Amino acid sequence: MRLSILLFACSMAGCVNVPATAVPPPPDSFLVAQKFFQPVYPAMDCEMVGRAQKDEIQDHFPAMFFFLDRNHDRVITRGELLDAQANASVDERRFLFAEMDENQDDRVTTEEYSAYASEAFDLLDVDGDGDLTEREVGMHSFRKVVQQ
Ligand SMILES: [Ca+2]
Ligand SMILES: [Ca+2]
Ligand SMILES: [Ca+2]
Repeated sequence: MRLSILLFACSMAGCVNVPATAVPPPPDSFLVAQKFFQPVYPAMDCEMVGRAQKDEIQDHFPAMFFFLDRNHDRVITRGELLDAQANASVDERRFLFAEMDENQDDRVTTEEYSAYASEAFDLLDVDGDGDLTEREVGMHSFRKVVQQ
Protein backbone atom coordinates (compact mmCIF):
# COMPACT_ATOMS: atom_id res chain seq x y z
CA MET A 1 0.00 0.00 0.00
CA ARG A 2 2.67 2.42 1.08
CA LEU A 3 4.81 1.34 -1.87
CA SER A 4 2.06 2.04 -4.39
CA ILE A 5 1.54 5.51 -2.95
CA LEU A 6 5.24 6.09 -3.22
CA LEU A 7 5.33 4.89 -6.81
CA PHE A 8 2.37 7.06 -7.62
CA ALA A 9 4.02 10.10 -6.08
CA CYS A 10 7.19 9.23 -7.92
CA SER A 11 5.50 8.98 -11.30
CA MET A 12 3.67 12.25 -10.67
CA ALA A 13 7.02 13.87 -9.98
CA GLY A 14 8.28 12.62 -13.31
CA CYS A 15 11.10 10.48 -12.02
CA VAL A 16 10.01 7.35 -13.88
CA ASN A 17 9.48 9.14 -17.16
CA VAL A 18 11.11 7.52 -20.14
CA PRO A 19 12.82 10.11 -22.32
CA ALA A 20 11.15 10.61 -25.68
CA THR A 21 14.39 10.34 -27.61
CA ALA A 22 16.84 7.52 -26.96
CA VAL A 23 19.95 8.94 -25.34
CA PRO A 24 23.00 6.65 -25.65
CA PRO A 25 23.96 5.23 -22.27
CA PRO A 26 27.04 6.70 -20.60
CA PRO A 27 30.24 4.74 -21.29
CA ASP A 28 30.64 1.72 -19.09
CA SER A 29 33.99 0.40 -17.84
CA PHE A 30 33.41 -3.15 -19.03
CA LEU A 31 32.42 -2.23 -22.58
CA VAL A 32 35.23 0.31 -22.85
CA ALA A 33 37.74 -2.30 -21.61
CA GLN A 34 36.51 -4.66 -24.34
CA LYS A 35 36.94 -1.94 -26.95
CA PHE A 36 40.42 -1.20 -25.61
CA PHE A 37 41.52 -4.80 -26.16
CA GLN A 38 39.72 -5.55 -29.43
CA PRO A 39 42.12 -3.94 -31.95
CA VAL A 40 45.22 -5.26 -30.16
CA TYR A 41 43.82 -8.69 -29.30
CA PRO A 42 45.23 -10.33 -32.48
CA ALA A 43 48.69 -9.09 -31.41
CA MET A 44 48.24 -10.64 -27.95
CA ASP A 45 46.79 -13.88 -29.25
CA CYS A 46 49.60 -14.30 -31.76
CA GLU A 47 49.19 -18.08 -31.90
CA MET A 48 45.57 -17.40 -32.93
CA VAL A 49 44.10 -19.87 -30.47
CA GLY A 50 41.29 -17.56 -29.35
CA ARG A 51 42.72 -16.97 -25.88
CA ALA A 52 45.41 -14.74 -24.42
CA GLN A 53 47.16 -14.92 -21.07
CA LYS A 54 47.90 -11.92 -18.90
CA ASP A 55 51.68 -12.07 -19.39
CA GLU A 56 51.06 -11.64 -23.12
CA ILE A 57 50.40 -7.96 -22.36
CA GLN A 58 54.08 -7.63 -21.47
CA ASP A 59 55.20 -10.04 -24.22
CA HIS A 60 53.50 -7.95 -26.88
CA PHE A 61 53.76 -4.59 -25.15
CA PRO A 62 55.35 -2.58 -28.01
CA ALA A 63 52.73 -3.73 -30.54
CA MET A 64 49.93 -2.90 -28.12
CA PHE A 65 51.29 0.41 -26.85
CA PHE A 66 52.35 1.74 -30.26
CA PHE A 67 48.87 1.07 -31.59
CA LEU A 68 47.84 4.12 -29.56
CA ASP A 69 51.20 5.90 -29.37
CA ARG A 70 51.21 6.83 -33.03
CA ASN A 71 54.41 8.93 -32.99
CA HIS A 72 56.29 6.40 -30.83
CA ASP A 73 57.41 8.93 -28.21
CA ARG A 74 56.30 6.54 -25.43
CA VAL A 75 53.47 8.83 -24.35
CA ILE A 76 49.86 8.54 -25.48
CA THR A 77 48.10 11.88 -25.89
CA ARG A 78 44.36 12.40 -25.94
CA GLY A 79 44.56 13.17 -29.68
CA GLU A 80 46.45 9.96 -30.43
CA LEU A 81 43.87 7.89 -28.58
CA LEU A 82 41.00 9.71 -30.33
CA ASP A 83 42.62 8.98 -33.71
CA ALA A 84 43.51 5.36 -33.05
CA GLN A 85 40.66 3.80 -31.07
CA ALA A 86 38.19 4.04 -33.96
CA ASN A 87 36.11 1.08 -32.77
CA ALA A 88 34.83 3.15 -29.83
CA SER A 89 32.54 6.17 -29.86
CA VAL A 90 34.04 9.57 -29.10
CA ASP A 91 32.48 9.49 -25.62
CA GLU A 92 33.96 6.03 -25.03
CA ARG A 93 37.40 7.19 -26.22
CA ARG A 94 37.30 10.14 -23.83
CA PHE A 95 36.20 7.84 -21.04
CA LEU A 96 39.01 5.39 -21.86
CA PHE A 97 41.60 8.16 -21.82
CA ALA A 98 40.38 9.32 -18.39
CA GLU A 99 40.50 5.73 -17.11
CA MET A 100 44.09 5.34 -18.30
CA ASP A 101 45.44 8.74 -17.29
CA GLU A 102 45.66 7.94 -13.59
CA ASN A 103 47.41 11.15 -12.50
CA GLN A 104 45.34 13.32 -14.87
CA ASP A 105 48.27 15.10 -16.50
CA ASP A 106 46.77 14.56 -19.96
CA ARG A 107 49.41 11.99 -20.95
CA VAL A 108 49.30 8.23 -20.67
CA THR A 109 52.70 6.77 -19.87
CA THR A 110 53.79 3.17 -20.41
CA GLU A 111 53.30 2.57 -16.66
CA GLU A 112 49.76 3.95 -16.73
CA TYR A 113 49.03 1.88 -19.81
CA SER A 114 50.33 -1.31 -18.15
CA ALA A 115 48.30 -0.65 -15.00
CA TYR A 116 45.13 -0.04 -17.00
CA ALA A 117 45.67 -3.06 -19.29
CA SER A 118 46.15 -5.28 -16.25
CA GLU A 119 43.00 -3.98 -14.51
CA ALA A 120 40.99 -4.22 -17.73
CA PHE A 121 42.21 -7.78 -18.23
CA ASP A 122 40.96 -8.79 -14.78
CA LEU A 123 37.65 -7.01 -15.34
CA LEU A 124 37.02 -8.87 -18.60
CA ASP A 125 38.21 -12.27 -17.36
CA VAL A 126 34.72 -12.98 -16.06
CA ASP A 127 35.30 -16.69 -15.46
CA GLY A 128 38.54 -15.89 -13.63
CA ASP A 129 40.60 -18.57 -15.40
CA GLY A 130 43.46 -16.17 -16.14
CA ASP A 131 42.86 -16.24 -19.89
CA LEU A 132 41.08 -13.66 -21.96
CA THR A 133 39.08 -15.46 -24.61
CA GLU A 134 37.77 -13.93 -27.84
CA ARG A 135 34.32 -14.16 -26.32
CA GLU A 136 35.34 -12.24 -23.17
CA VAL A 137 36.81 -9.49 -25.35
CA GLY A 138 33.73 -9.42 -27.61
CA MET A 139 35.75 -10.05 -30.77
CA HIS A 140 32.65 -11.20 -32.63
CA SER A 141 31.02 -7.77 -32.43
CA PHE A 142 34.36 -6.10 -33.21
CA ARG A 143 34.80 -8.06 -36.46
CA LYS A 144 31.27 -7.13 -37.49
CA VAL A 145 32.07 -3.43 -36.97
CA VAL A 146 35.36 -3.70 -38.89
CA GLN A 147 33.74 -5.46 -41.83
CA GLN A 148 31.10 -2.75 -42.25
CA1 LIG B 1 52.79 9.72 -28.60
CA1 LIG C 1 49.27 10.53 -16.88
CA1 LIG D 1 38.68 -16.09 -18.95
